[in-house]
Amino acid sequence: NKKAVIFDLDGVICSTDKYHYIAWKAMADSIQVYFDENINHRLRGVSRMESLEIILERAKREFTEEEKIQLTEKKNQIYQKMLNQMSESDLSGEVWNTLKRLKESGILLAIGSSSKNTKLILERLGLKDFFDIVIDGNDISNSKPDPEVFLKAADSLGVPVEECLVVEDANAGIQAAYAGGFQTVGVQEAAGNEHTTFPVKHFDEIIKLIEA
Ligand code: B16
Ligand code: MG
Repeated sequence: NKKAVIFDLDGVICSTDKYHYIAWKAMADSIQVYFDENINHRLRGVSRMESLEIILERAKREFTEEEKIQLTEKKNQIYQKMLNQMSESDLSGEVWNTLKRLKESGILLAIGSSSKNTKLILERLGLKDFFDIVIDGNDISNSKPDPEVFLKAADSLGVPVEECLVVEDANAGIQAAYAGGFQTVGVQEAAGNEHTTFPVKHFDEIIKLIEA
């Protein structure tokens, strides 16, 4: 009896998480700060500036606010170059079929992402006008694990929290949804989170959960 599904973007709808890693790695290398895939896990779902702070935990010196802004801008430029190479072929058949099927069943669909690049990514994937509501990093003051992004999405949809399902790949995202009182579907690392309501291996399992 769910009326709406709120999807995270990076790592759920598309695999932009690998581009985030490449871009942060290039930024970290440029200031000789150690960075690897394990540290990258901690950046999933959290904002750009908070991600930088996590990377700078290993820096040998302090960085000024101005330098930090420059570093995030540099990372974002590298990241956007990769986003601009994306096309509709980067949307997997499984994701597209699931989204279509849910929409045909009359389920309201939203995006709840920490990313300020959400609009660009949706455009590249051919999903610009697909979702009923898109709430992203530009609309919120507290990023995941704060529940703000999902609460705003539910509110804009006009659907009570209990009738929404949140789909997440990141622990920070599951924490956010849990704090907001949402039931969740967890893919990838979020499938192992203790607060995930429905851990799944395959994205299209969402259809069965909704139609059950
Ligand atoms: P941007 P999501 C999040 O998106 C990413 O998981 C996270 O790694 C990133 O730092 C954050 O967006 C901000 O992204 O630099 O594009 O504004 O998973 O909430 O869709
Ligand atoms: Mg994510």
